[in-house]
Amino acid sequence: MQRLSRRGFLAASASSLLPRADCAATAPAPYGSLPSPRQLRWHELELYAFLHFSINTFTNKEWGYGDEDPALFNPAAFDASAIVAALKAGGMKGVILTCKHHDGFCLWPTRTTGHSVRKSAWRNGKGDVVRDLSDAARLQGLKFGVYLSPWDRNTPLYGTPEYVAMYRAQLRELLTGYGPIFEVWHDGANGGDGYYGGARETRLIDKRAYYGWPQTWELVRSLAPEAVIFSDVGPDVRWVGNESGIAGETCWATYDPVGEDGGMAAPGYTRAKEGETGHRHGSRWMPAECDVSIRPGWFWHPAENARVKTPAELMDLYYKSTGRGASFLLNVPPDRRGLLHENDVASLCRFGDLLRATFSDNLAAGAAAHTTTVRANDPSFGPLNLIDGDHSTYWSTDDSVTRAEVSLELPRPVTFNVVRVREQIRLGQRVEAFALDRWEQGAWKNFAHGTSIGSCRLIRLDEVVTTTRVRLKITQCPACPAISELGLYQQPAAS
Ligand code: FUL
Ligand code: CA
Repeated sequence: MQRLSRRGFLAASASSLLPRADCAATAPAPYGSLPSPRQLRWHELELYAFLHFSINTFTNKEWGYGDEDPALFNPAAFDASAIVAALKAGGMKGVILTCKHHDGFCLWPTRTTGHSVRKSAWRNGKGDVVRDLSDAARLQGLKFGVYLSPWDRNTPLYGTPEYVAMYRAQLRELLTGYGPIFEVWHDGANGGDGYYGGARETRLIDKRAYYGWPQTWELVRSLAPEAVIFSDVGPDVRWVGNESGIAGETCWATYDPVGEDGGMAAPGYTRAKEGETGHRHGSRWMPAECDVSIRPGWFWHPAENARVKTPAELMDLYYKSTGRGASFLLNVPPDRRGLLHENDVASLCRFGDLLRATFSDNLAAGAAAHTTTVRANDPSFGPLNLIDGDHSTYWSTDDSVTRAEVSLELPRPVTFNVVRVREQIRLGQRVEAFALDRWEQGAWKNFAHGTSIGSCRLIRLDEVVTTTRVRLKITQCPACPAISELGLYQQPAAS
């Protein structure tokens, strides 16, 4: 067994993905489909918020028909800073606003339709929810994203080519007028009955052809190159396939969406269940996003004030979304005042406290690391990279070594109930199976195993474990592993 000291590692800590001039070892070749730079940035977020806020907030509906009087929108105490502050306390790194939901009411003073805040009673028609929220988010260090419903039940144009032009014009306004946008969210729910300017009829569209998605995505790329595009079919981030906030226990970041009939897929036309696991050898990097509401509905309803998810339930969802390599998109709907309800805020804050209490301290820090193998015996690929808090450094082996183990020898007995493992995803998703052992009464004892790792794998234990050594075994991997973190954490009890 080889032992590498911390000092030795620090002396050679300039590990990089590129070959170093003074060092013989080159980085492993990437495996399979790879993330783009914008996807890599998105992976760092892991947890962000959804705000469903619209005319529905005032009519007590989930889906407005499109004939609602815009004057009804009047959140007299709307306070974007207070909303964003509560989200930040909940650990959110960004926020995505429903700028227009299916009812067609626009939360910004768009030039594309009269059906907007301009005609509302709020601030005498001079307000702009998108402006206030995007400003507040930026000021408080959260990223801002836009949801723009492709389905519009208000406009008489829906179903014609003119509507597609209108949708793109709305995107243009949102992507050019409100600063950097981190994510553009295209809903898969589209087509059906609606007001449509008074026609009050059913309008079905061909989900694969009507919207001209490739051209729309090109527009988004040209206006907001930094933004990831979300939909049932990506292209950057995929829907996980359910609205319960849960990714598959095995969840691959790679995916090739398939249409309901087995042919071409489109937003609203996929075999949704496949989004939960992705495809092991998918030809595209298209990680999952898990959307779920803190309440039963997406919009605020007075009858649901007592049905807000508890901090313990939110933690559970975090382990089942972020902890499976996906992102956690938590909806917290503002109420009629234009604020988050007290119950939601209380739950969010406690959730944020739990996250901070759990993950601010890697209990493995300061450990010694032992391994059977290090790539070219080069410390810049050594096992101390697992506990340096840096996602870019990683432990790796020679190309021919695809089963390997590493153990951490802790300076003192450590008590934990959460393990976090991360792969260096710039090199693709490599590991297919792993196991975790602890040292107990002079022998290794297995306490967990799993399949996919990817950007983040959290293993939550039913009981706390106290030990002086932990071992990670990579048991199945088609290429040499590249593991960037092995962390031990203790989550306090949640209620
Ligand atoms: C669905 C919509 O129909 C819901 O109203 C909500 O916006 C959810 C996030 O997506 O498809
Ligand atoms: Ca590292």
